[in-house]
Amino acid sequence: MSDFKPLSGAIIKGDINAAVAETQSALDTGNSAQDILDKGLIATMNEVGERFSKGLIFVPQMLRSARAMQECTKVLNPHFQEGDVTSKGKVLIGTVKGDLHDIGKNLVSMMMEGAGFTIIDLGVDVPPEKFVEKAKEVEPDIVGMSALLSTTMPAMLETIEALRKAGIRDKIKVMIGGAPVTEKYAQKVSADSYASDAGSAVIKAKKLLGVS
Ligand code: B1M
Repeated sequence: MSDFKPLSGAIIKGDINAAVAETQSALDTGNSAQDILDKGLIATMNEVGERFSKGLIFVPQMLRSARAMQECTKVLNPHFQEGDVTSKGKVLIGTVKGDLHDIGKNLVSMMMEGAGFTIIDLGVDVPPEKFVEKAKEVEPDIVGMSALLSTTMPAMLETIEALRKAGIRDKIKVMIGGAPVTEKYAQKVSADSYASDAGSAVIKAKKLLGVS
């Protein structure tokens, strides 16, 4: 088993080519995609966040690391596919208003798609009215929201309220997640579900819809 140091170093440097090559090499040497994701990619992004908090790196470096990580997840993506399955349900997902972080949301989307859900991704900085408009159009089973900033978490409540005002809140399940989000916060804003990571988002989505 690798220690993922070369992969981690490449992501920290923001060297996309080296990071992608290290991801492929980690797969080739027998590491599971899940281990590479958890112990390689996500652990490194946590370290990037800590370096940012300590003032050792700044937004441009953080962005370069994020780009490198996104490319690595594309290499892992095929390894999370569960094969040909009929859709388990439709998930409308986005990062809430004011928030540009999308790596976590993209991972959740990727794992859910791999597990057989149909994903409609609204991208980042999605205002409540956009969630409502698209939800009316595509009639999803689940609306998923991601927030990475404590300052953008209130947009989750705003969106849930907008869904309620539009008369569609009771027809859909709402799942929320993101680093500052907690189970307690999910209960406070009356979301139907909270997931701490992409793997549990899949398990909880299946539970919400009663599918296996
Ligand atoms: Co920003 N940023 N950032 N950032 N960034 C954080 C979040 C921060 C914690 C860094 C720090 O200070 N230590 C901090 C937030 C502090 C806070 O509010 N509590 C922060 C800050 C302050 C900022 C800016 C304000 C910096 C500035 O400009 N001065 C700025 C804000 C921009 C904005 O959004 N308006 C900013 C900008 C950026 C970049 C653009 C440079 C870049 C994002 C690039 C991108 O996403 N395309 C960036 C990055 C990369 C980070 C860190 C380092 C990494 C985030 C990440 O991708 N993690 C982050 C530090 C950290 O989180 N440790 C930080 C990896 C990802 C796989 O994890 O997103 O948590 P995560 O997703 C997980 C779970 O949370 C969960 O599953 C995922 C997979 O397991 N999950 C869900 C996520 N969504 C879910 C939805 C679900 C269910 C589960 O259901 C629907």
